[in-house]
Amino acid sequence: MSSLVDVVGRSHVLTDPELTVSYETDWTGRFVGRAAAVVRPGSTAEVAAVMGLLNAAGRPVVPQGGNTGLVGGGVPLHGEVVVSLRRLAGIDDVDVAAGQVTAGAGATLAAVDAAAAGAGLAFGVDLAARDSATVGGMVATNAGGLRMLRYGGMRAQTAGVEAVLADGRVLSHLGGLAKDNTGYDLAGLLAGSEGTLAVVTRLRLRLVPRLEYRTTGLLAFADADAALDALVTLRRRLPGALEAVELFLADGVALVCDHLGLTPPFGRLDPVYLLAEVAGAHDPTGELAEAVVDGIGDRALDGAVESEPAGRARLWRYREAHTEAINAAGVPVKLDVTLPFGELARFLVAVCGAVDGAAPGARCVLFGHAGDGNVHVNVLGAGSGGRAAAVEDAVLRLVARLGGSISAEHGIGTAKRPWLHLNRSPVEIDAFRAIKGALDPSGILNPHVLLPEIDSSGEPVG
Ligand code: 2HG
Ligand code: ZN
Repeated sequence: MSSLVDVVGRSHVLTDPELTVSYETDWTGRFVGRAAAVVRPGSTAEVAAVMGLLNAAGRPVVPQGGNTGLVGGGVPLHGEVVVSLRRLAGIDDVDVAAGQVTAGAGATLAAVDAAAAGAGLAFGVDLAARDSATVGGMVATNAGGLRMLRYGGMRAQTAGVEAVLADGRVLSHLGGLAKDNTGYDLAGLLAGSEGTLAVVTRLRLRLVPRLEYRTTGLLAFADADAALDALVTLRRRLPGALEAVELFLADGVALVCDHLGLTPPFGRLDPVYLLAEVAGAHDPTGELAEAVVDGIGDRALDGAVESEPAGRARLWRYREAHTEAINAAGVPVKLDVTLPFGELARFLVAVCGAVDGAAPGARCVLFGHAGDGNVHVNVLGAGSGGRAAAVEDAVLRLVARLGGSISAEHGIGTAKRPWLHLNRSPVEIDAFRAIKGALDPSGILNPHVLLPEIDSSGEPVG
């Protein structure tokens, strides 16, 4: 480690377990490892030097941002060296003419959005972990979040990237030109690569207009069919204004209310809730109210509309506090899946039966970004080992049978590697391995993530 100290300074090579522990456990507490060391470079040049040394020594590396990932992709489960990018948090002046900003990988989502706000702009992706999640990690996992419906995910926001290859060479394409057909889209390739191809160090990010008016509506329904019908109506009637349509159920609201000491919306627990947000340069409240009253009417059991920040935050709290309320109740098995819209209602009804079949008595909490067909399946009381794996297997096979994706926005990480084949053909996985081999020939970058494990003869394990 002495040469790493020469590069980043003694205080940025951590080996004391008391100092490394927060880098070794994921946010849920489900994935816990032990790092050979945690290295915290402070510049791209330092990342390059660190990678050069680790590559020469053949030391496996886990790149890490804000450590808010949920699939075990950013923690050292096999004694890897963690390279933390958090010190690369600088943000350049916003380029107002281009509507873009260049930011270090370690800048938090909240910091990038605040910088954009200073120029009257906004960042298009938003998610509950905004104060800790870093834009580098968000690109590496191609995070989606709450406004995916309107602006797309992180890949869509990424106009350019700077990254350090496994051997320490720096790849940089940060110009952010609107039109640039000069070969492979490396920024697009690194988005969603989960630290397996290169270490992202800086990003050229697209910004969107900061919309002055924002209104949130919460609707309650008797069942998933009625709620999903309403979702179609909202999408059809509010094409220019709709930013988010989130779904959650009575069980999740009960957990949130217990955890935060809140009263449920409308004073009781209803089976299904939709939370919709609209935003515009003009007040969209009337448009939302009209879509609800004329388009949805008494298919909803109840509804509330809020335009003031405090009222909107009160409604969002029921949705955004799901993750922390679930964590407070135990260590969950987390699955994050997308269904074709036509299968969403069927999935919402069938999935908890599948969970119960695999782990009788486990508690199934469903919520997510209904506007994207994305459901977060959280299972409490599934334990670990075989029982947890049986739950994962049952849910992911159900998803695949219905034509969905086993990872909507959290990535494959270590958690879902054994099931990648449900969505990706042998030819696709071979192409993935060829790309990995070209960019990281010694295989040191996050070697236990994304690609299915293979044995010494090259056959998939399991
Ligand atoms: C969200 O949508 C995040 O809040 C976390 O993607 C989902 O906790 C989860 O399962
Ligand atoms: Zn989500």
